[in-house]
Amino acid sequence: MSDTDVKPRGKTKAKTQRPPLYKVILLNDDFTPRDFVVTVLKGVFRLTDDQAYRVMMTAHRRNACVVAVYTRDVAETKATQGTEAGRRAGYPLMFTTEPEQ
Ligand code: TYC
Repeated sequence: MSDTDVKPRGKTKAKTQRPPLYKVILLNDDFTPRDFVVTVLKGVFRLTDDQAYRVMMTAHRRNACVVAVYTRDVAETKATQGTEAGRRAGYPLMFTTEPEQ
């Protein structure tokens, strides 16, 4: 460093910004079998048997349930994969996403 170089003064700490998070929401319907919903929750969202059963029953009783929270791309991809799995099997199973807060 030459003696004319100027050192930065004051705070230069890099702030790591957290990405906005999105909820994936499971919607109830009258047609998709409970076991199928549980299978999709385990396969796409990696929930345990117990977690998947509880999420499915909460959606069944209250009409919707938050499955998990992810960054936007991951939330949208998983919601599409879950909805598509239902569609391929002939069920109206539906997952949506919404920003957290
Ligand atoms: N209500 C469906 C039934 O009685 C089961 C179900 C639960 C479907 C949750 C969708 O998100 C859902 N067969």
